[in-house]
Amino acid sequence: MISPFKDPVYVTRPFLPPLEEFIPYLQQIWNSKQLTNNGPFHQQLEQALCDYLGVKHVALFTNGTVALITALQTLRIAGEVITTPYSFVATAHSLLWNGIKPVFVDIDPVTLNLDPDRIEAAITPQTTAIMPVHCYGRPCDVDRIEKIADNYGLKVIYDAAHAFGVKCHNGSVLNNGDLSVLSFHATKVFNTFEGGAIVCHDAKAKQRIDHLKNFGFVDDVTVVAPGINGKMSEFNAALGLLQLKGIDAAIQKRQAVDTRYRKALSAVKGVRCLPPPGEGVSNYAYFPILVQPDYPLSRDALYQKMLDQGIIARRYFYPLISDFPMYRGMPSAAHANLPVAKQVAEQVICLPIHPALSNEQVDSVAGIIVG
Ligand code: T4K
Repeated sequence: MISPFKDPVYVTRPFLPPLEEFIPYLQQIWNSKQLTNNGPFHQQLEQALCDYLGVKHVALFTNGTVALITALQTLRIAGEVITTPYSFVATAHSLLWNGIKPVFVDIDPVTLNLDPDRIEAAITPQTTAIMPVHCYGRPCDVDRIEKIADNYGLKVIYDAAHAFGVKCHNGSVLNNGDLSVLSFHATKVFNTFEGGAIVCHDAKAKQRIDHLKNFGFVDDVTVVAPGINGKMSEFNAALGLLQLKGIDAAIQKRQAVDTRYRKALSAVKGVRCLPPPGEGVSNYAYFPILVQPDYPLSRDALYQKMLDQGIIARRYFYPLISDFPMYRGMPSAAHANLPVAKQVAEQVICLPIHPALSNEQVDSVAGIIVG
């Protein structure tokens, strides 16, 4: 079939400020010749993000994956870490990069986040931490996870790559756990082209993170840890400052898309939308649907039908992380251990959602699903 649109409709498109507004920032960088290493824009963005997100400390990074790897180093995590198989592969990869064994635990069928009822059974004497993901920016059950972590003396590092600006019953979702990690990748609600951050709650942790992301340097002759180069450049930090000015409007536009999809799809038999965000503040990062057996087409047939009409949706998160070759031999990766995640991964399609999506495009995507 011929697409009704000249250009493909992508699952996401980056939100960008007018180019001319970025030029003065570039001019400043050219004038100062400070390109990286904790320059003025880097410092300003860290403070601006603390204010916007309502958190105590933000340490900027070159991307979310290096931030995850560094977060694990910050807390000296080793042994086994409990995590979800239903995420982007970087979550578990950050564990392998630290020589840590991921232990996969199934997800909750409603929230699609790590199921707190199943965490305790996976704890062994080697377990040192839990790494849950606020999948699609929907908050985990942070209270129950905290209780389990406290009972067993475990650390909690949230992969909050999707959760920029999200608030739950107790304020910013990023204030839960020991550390939270954000991604500012091009495909995220808030982007700096590439980028990421660790959110932490005290100055001592912030200092250790700052050392670790700068090779372990404290001053020009003192190295206190085998650090990495995880620093964000002045270019990305300057862009972030400008992006922050438009973030509320961008999230509002996402919300309008979310509302329009919900209305259009509410009566479609065999298609399940996740419940609308409850209390708190959502960022409308993704719009997943679950294509169930009573829908006339299989998930993959619907996905292909969309592709044929120029709608580039994505099956986030299929395959499960635990099905990739470096994980599938692990006992916790067995399908019998992860029945909910397995089923959801086979049913999910993330529909296009971004601030520039027109009503016509949303209606066209929904129209294909309605049939
Ligand atoms: N933890 C979680 C839970 C994550 O979801 C991620 C990243 C991370 C950790 C790691 O954070 P980073 O190290 O990335 O900061 C994308 C992203 O590459 C990845 O950042 C993201 N999660 C994941 C969920 O999605 P792909 O392979 O689907 O991206 P790609 O290039 O196919 O882009 C999707 C669509 O977006 C394209 O069809 C068109 C559009 N697009 C993409 C890019 C890169 C643009 O319009 N412009 C662009 O520049 O992984």
